[in-house]
Amino acid sequence: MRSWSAPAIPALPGESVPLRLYDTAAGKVRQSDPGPTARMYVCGITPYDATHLGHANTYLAFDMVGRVWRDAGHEVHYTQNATDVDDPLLERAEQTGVRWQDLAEREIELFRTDMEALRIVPPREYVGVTEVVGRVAELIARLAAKGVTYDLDGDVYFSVADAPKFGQVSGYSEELMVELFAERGGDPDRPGKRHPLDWLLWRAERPGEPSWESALGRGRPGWHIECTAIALDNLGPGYDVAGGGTDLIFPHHECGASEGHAATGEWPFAKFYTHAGMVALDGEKMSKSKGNLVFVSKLRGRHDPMAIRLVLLAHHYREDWEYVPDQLAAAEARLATWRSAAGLATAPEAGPLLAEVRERLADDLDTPGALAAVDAWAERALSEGGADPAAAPLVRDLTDALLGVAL
Ligand code: 5CA
Ligand code: ZN
Repeated sequence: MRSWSAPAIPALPGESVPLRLYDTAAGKVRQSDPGPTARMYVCGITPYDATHLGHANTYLAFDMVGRVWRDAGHEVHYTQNATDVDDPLLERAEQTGVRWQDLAEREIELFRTDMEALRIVPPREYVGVTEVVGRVAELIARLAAKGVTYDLDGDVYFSVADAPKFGQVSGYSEELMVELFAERGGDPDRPGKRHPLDWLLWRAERPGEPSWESALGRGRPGWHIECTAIALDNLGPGYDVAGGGTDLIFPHHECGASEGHAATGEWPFAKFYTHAGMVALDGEKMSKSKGNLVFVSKLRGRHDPMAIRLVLLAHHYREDWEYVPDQLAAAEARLATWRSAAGLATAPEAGPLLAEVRERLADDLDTPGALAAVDAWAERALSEGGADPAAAPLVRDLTDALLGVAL
């Protein structure tokens, strides 16, 4: 599918700092070690409702990963999917009387516009699952040939007993796994399954549901396998970062990692499994199914998208936090201060600020620390002035390149 247009990224002088990032599988912050081309896959939206602040928070976190890598001189090969056929999308289309294809297309287009407004660098490949059903089916056939799948009334399941690394991404207990599996699209109680945690790879055609012809017969892919197939086809195994929100740790990334392992023999399938915290509203996780949503598209009708970006950057990406409108007012005030300071003809030297922002971001994307550093420079510039005519242009370049905030 078409991706969205890329913002310009100014080049910065001086030395970058290599990124240290939290890896959920390791349970700690580790040094990232990409080759000349850093490879990242981030799970995309299920397009049945507009982009909310929670989604934006997740895509922003990985936008920051890409920005720090680019600053360090890496090419960034970034791939993202869109789950453009899945149960919740079909249900919403049915309820609202629109074709599921039209619903998906409309929401994906709105998502692109939201991402552009927030200056999120687009993926190189933006792949709708409906575009690659044949490739997903081929991967399932490969897994079947390895003997890790079984058939249940025409549906195909991955047998968790044949997943020796299962549990190593999340580190969750079996009890918690079964609970989350049921909550997040799994079917632990389906009669005939060998193990409650066996997961669906291929769903045979059902009356009234979309389906595709494939080597497995007519049907459609299960959820987790789509991301494994798209990551494998575009990035190859052993890619640097698999990303999403913490609600994707289990079962989605756990199952995907075992699929990738079974298909390629490589472990880990991704070097880092990295997850952004959940954004809540009124005490509950923002979610399409609950409907407690703050849409990016609504906010940007009344507010500068750069202020929306600053609301998100004010929280560390791994934090769970609750949105309240005061945060937007605070971000607008911050943006106005930064713009005033960055408009000065002369200001305090900005080289040390660049070094500090780089250091903060390299430390597991400490965006609150980076924002505090820019605040301190801006306050000094506005209260004490300074003599350096190159300072304000450098600050505009560094907030743009490293934070994605155009002043
Ligand atoms: N299509 C699948 C991934 S393959 C999916 O989870 N789609 S989604 O639309 O439900 O979510 C898209 C991304 O936003 C996921 O990475 C998810 O973890 C993240 N996300 C969803 N809700 C929130 C929230 N309230 N706060 C932060 N991130 C969220
Ligand atoms: Zn995914």
